[in-house]
Amino acid sequence: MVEIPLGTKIYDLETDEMIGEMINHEQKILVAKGGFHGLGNTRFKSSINRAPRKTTPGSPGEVREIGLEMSVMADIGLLGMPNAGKSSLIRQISSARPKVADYPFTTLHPSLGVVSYYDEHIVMADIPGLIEDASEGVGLGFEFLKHLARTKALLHILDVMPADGSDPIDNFLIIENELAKYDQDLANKPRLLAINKMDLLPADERDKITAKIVKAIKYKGEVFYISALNGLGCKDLIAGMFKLTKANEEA
Ligand SMILES: Nc1nc2c(ncn2[C@@H]2O[C@H](COP(=O)(O)OP(=O)(O)OP(=O)(O)O)[C@@H](O)[C@H]2O)c(=O)[nH]1
Ligand SMILES: [Mg+2]
Repeated sequence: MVEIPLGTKIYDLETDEMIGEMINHEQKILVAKGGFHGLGNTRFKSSINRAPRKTTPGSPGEVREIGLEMSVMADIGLLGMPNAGKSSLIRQISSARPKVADYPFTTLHPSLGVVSYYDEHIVMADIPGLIEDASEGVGLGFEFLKHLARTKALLHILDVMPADGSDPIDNFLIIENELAKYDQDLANKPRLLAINKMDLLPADERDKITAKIVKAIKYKGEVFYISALNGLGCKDLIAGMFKLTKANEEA
């Protein structure tokens, strides 16, 4: 028996067929049948032969080469450019403590955070930032996009004032485009948009700047205006995330 983490898919390496997927705690999946045990001499004992010499050998077990692929199991997956503030948001709204720094590709591995709202919890996945052509393997993104496959919804974090001087409108479209190129099912997942780093904008310009962005990207869903640094708007965002994941559960 081999213990594997939740979220692991098991493949037959020869046929590429999926054998099973570990989605429940303590689930058991049979990947290769053991052989039949041999019979020892006591099995052949009888009234006329009290010390039989006969035994039968066991048969060999099935041999199979398998591949294991793990993807994180989360309700909501974070999407966004490097430095957008994904890990900062997880730190702000959950007790997880992923590393945050002012350079791109701080996050190198997916990690999870549990977000609570009244008595309920949802799990959020932080993945490394995506860049243009991530779906073709540029940057770190590609390997991690698959981790979003099992999420119920995606939360796109958009930096309103990127330190590299890039345009938030372009950045939004690049990420959405990479997602669609990578996997249409992923691109069709329910989406939330959080425009982050609102604290960097002068209060009297916030509405004007964000309205321009939302209009240019033709975003139809609900938009949250947040600061992952000081918590601004994060309560509303949490409520929005619960509303979305619950609505999907009931559907
Ligand atoms: N002013 C301000 N800075 C922020 C905010 N959110 C994040 N930052 C800063 O932006 C930088 C990047 O934040 P991270 O949380 O590491 O960004 P990330 O999206 O996880 O980045 P990668 O893991 O590299 O993809 C850090 O210097 C943060 O302190 C915010 O709301 N306001
Ligand atoms: Mg990060």
